[in-house]
Amino acid sequence: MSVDRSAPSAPQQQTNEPASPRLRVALIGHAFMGRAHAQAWRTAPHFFPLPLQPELAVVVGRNEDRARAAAANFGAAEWSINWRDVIARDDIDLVDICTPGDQHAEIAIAALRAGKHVLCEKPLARSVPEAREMADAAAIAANSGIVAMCGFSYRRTPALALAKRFIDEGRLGQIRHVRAQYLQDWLSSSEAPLTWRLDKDRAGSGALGDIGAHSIDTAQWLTGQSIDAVSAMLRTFVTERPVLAHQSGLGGHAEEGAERGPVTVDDAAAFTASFSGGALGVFESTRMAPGRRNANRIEINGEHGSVAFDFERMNELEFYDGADADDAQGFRRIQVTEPSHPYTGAWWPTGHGLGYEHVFTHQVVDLVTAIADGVQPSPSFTEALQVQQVLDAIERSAADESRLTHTTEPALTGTPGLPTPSTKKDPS
Ligand code: SOE
Repeated sequence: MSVDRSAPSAPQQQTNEPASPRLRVALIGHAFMGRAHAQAWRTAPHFFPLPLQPELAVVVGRNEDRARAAAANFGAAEWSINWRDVIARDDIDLVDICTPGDQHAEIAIAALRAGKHVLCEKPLARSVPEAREMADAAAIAANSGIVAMCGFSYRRTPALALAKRFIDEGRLGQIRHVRAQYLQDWLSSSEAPLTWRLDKDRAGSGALGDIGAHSIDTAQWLTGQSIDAVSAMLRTFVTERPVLAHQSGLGGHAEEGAERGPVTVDDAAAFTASFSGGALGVFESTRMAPGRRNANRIEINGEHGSVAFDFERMNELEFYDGADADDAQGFRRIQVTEPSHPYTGAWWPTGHGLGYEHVFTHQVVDLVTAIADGVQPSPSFTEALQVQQVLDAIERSAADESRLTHTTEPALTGTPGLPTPSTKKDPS
């Protein structure tokens, strides 16, 4: 079979005129995640044929000068320092929450009550009660056709979506092992300053919620199994850090000789997990692994085969297929840039890889498509609440000398009031 690998396969927009109804977006928060989301809202309609035309209408921040500058940078017509005013507007359809975790619940619940669709960064909340309130508000809003999604963006990495396809097709057979590590190094130095991600009141937890939550979501989504019980250890290696003078990127700068303040979250988490379908999981999350910049890795072993992925090589998926001839067995490295692979056909000729920002663009594509189709996108707030329950069980286990600890409630999928994502098409 010959495949045209020379050109993108998705139809391209021919004009700048909106071809379909608009979806006006208010972006709340404009730092690292806000920039990633803004880029995605701008780019998605230029590469994917969308049923609604997203328009980044307003950027909201806490400081006038910075909000104005961000709006100008992102190409948004307006800026504001008052999210409540923005949510009250009739001409805003969707609220995209990219603030630190301590504002997620208040903004999301207000937006849902005002009849706006919501995209909220991960982890959904700082605690299970907060996440439950958000999921309840989403369930009520769903009765009026409003959707809410949590930004576990790595699901939209083409190589991971391909791994999901292989697992769903049964090519690995019964899943037995999940081995997930998320390793970063930006907190390795004990002189790295105190940012909001190190403050329990603002972030909820440390490496656990910031990056471990991604691993939990990815593992459950890939396997289709939920985590029932965990045994965990948490560790804070650097208990005091210099007070932040100026934030930039994930970290920032402290003045020479700055006073030190307490780190109130974990630096690292390690846990084993038992999955509902019988799989055994081993997880590790840290922001203190020198040299590992963003090594979001997962390996899954089934009865007949395995997949392995590392975000530092995000365009590749390793696949071992036990059905291969004896003399050809071994892991193969699939370059996930073919037109037949999830999402990639809309981008570049084969072999011309994608980057971090593309997963956010795919997130927008899936969200906008779900809104137009009237289905609840995944991960819903209910699914994100279940991830929060796993995070909570990990913290309880660690506080109790790693005792095997059950997640509090059975896993739920979907949100009442709307069809579930099982009706959603494969994102190829
Ligand atoms: C920081 O560790 C961080 O930015 C996370 O918050 C993101 O979710 C992840 O994508 C990259 O790392």
